Amino acid sequence: MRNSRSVTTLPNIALSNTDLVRHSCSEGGTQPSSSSEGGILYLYKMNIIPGELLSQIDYPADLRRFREDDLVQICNELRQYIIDIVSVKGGHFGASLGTVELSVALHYVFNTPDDQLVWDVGHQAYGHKLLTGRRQQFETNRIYGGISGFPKRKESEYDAFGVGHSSTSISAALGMSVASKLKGEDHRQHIAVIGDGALTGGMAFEGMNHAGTGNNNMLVILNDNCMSIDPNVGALKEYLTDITTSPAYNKVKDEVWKLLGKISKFGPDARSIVQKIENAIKSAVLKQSNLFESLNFRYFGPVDGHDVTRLVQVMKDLKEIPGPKLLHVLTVKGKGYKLAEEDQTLWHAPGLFNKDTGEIFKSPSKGAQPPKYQDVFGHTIVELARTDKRIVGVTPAMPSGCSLNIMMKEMPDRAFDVGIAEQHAVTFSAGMATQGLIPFCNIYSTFMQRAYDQVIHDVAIQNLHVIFCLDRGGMAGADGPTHHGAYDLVYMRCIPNMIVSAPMNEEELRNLMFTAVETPAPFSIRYPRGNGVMADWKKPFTKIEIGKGRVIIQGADVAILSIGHMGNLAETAVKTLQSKGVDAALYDMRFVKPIDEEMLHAVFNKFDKIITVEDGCVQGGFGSAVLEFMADNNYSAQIKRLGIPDKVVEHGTQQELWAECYYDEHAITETAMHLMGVTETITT
Ligand SMILES: Cc1ncc(C[n+]2csc(CCOP(=O)(O)OP(=O)(O)O)c2C)c(N)n1
Repeated sequence: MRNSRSVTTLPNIALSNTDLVRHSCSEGGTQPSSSSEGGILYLYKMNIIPGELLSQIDYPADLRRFREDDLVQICNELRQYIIDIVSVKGGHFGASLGTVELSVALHYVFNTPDDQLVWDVGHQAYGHKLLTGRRQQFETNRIYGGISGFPKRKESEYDAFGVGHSSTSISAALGMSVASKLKGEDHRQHIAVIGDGALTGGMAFEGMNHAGTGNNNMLVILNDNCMSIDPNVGALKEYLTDITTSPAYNKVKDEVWKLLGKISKFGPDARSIVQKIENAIKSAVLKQSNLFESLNFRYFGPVDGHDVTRLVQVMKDLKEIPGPKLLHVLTVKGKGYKLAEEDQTLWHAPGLFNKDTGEIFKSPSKGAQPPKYQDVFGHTIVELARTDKRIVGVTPAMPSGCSLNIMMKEMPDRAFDVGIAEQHAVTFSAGMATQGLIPFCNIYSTFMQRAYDQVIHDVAIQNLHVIFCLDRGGMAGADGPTHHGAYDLVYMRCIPNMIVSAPMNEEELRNLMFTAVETPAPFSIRYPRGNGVMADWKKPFTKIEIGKGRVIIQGADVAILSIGHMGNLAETAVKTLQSKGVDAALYDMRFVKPIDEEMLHAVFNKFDKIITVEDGCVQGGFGSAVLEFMADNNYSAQIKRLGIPDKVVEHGTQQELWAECYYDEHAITETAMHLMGVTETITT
């Protein structure tokens, strides 16, 4: 396996400077709560002291004052600091450990923020954040009101571009480079740091294809650790392995680097030397043309991404070379924390852990817990596929995240990880559907935004039997605005032929999946991040009538119409309302399209006070569908639509964000009371 390439592994670092005061973590283990009640924001007494050199660095200008000889120690201290903080605050882990040396070298060599640095996805940029003015705030990383887990323009001038979704860095850096040229700012450098996983995204190639046509001054750094969240997939991975391990290539490469080292001495003759180097590579080494070279990028590397001295030397050289260049850097995900190096998927974002023992904290068990929705999906697709040979599973690079890995294990020929390629995932599913297969195409709601045209053009217009399971529908939590699944109910409901549904609990998810197999049409099922509500969820399948909702609680004063998991919050609100003498009814609509018109007629005939609740944006979503029904059928009622408002919602726990956006249990209760004419604040 390519994971075992010859990149030196540092010994584990001594781990001693955090004072653990309370073992606890949020459900799911990845999202510490920031509620101030009981001091939960500070689950641990923060006593994380940066090392001697790191403590002198607030900004890259401070870093640049150090001698090159100090950089190894700075890297060690930075790595230690990331381990200390992430172990008690959570967040992405392995990726940032792998980019420590890269982060230090980049800020040491380049004149950031004037030179512009774009991190692809941005989950690997903790080192960058710590070196660019955010060390003091870093303990609030991903916590409500704190700094973002991803680079973000409004957070720092060093964050040249806001990220979260993958494969955007090359296009963004190219745009910056072209802008610099047009503005006559030829001195500026533009750097995109992209992982081998993110490079599987088609957009990265679109960017390179364009960048190769001009003499734009940009450097792409390929941070190749052989990993996506799960092991990276595809032919490109094999290609990168070939150029990494070719002995002939590596021999000539060393010669090339020796020559490169001399470039600065040659001054204006640098170009001709580079030309010679290129020719040497092309003719002597790469018998078939180098992929990046054929896109007009000058390819350099591979180099050891954990040798900071070497990185500095190489980057200094590359700074002098004009035009589009790609530096292939080999790194180890989880570098310096042994367990993270050994199980890179688990330690991508492990949640809170004891850094000394490596124990990952689980929420204290209170008997049988409801499962995560994603696991219900993972087990149910296998159950369905065992008896129906037509069923296949597709995920764009999220097998662990969406639990399709369960099927990949049991039925490797029928479950496909296609790389970070949402558009391809949808059209690939469409292709299989034309041949009578029934694909479950599982894509996070937020990432499905990438594949919208494919959903319309390749699936819906041809009315193909593709089942979309949209995980992380609704507030995503600590990942923040780039990851909230806010829009799918809206963007799916306007597509002809599309059935749009959301289960209220695990049993309904299973039954919707079962129903979708039996219904030859494009079918979308969305469910949230995290756990459901039913410990005993594995019930026999029942077919649900398409477009039929169900009454959960009968009432007479006010009707609450909910879609999906929000029905559980509404149920709690209804009980609170009952205790206050308000007789509220609750309807779990299950389908946004076709919406249950019979049920809506009954509701509008009975109630003149109606609340809709959805974990999605209110404009154009489920509540809008109810309003349209009211207008189309000449009803009139007081309707309050609760859901995500028209604003960018930052990060926090799901509960915090539901409350902020005013559609949690409390908000539902209070809204009903207000509709009933009670205006005092409600305590639920
Ligand atoms: C469009 C899109 N799809 C999926 C993801 C989820 N995701 C986040 S990081 C990641 C893996 C990225 O791999 P790589 O670029 O190699 O970085 P590494 O974590 O290995 O450093 C994935 C799939 C995403 N951020 N954006």
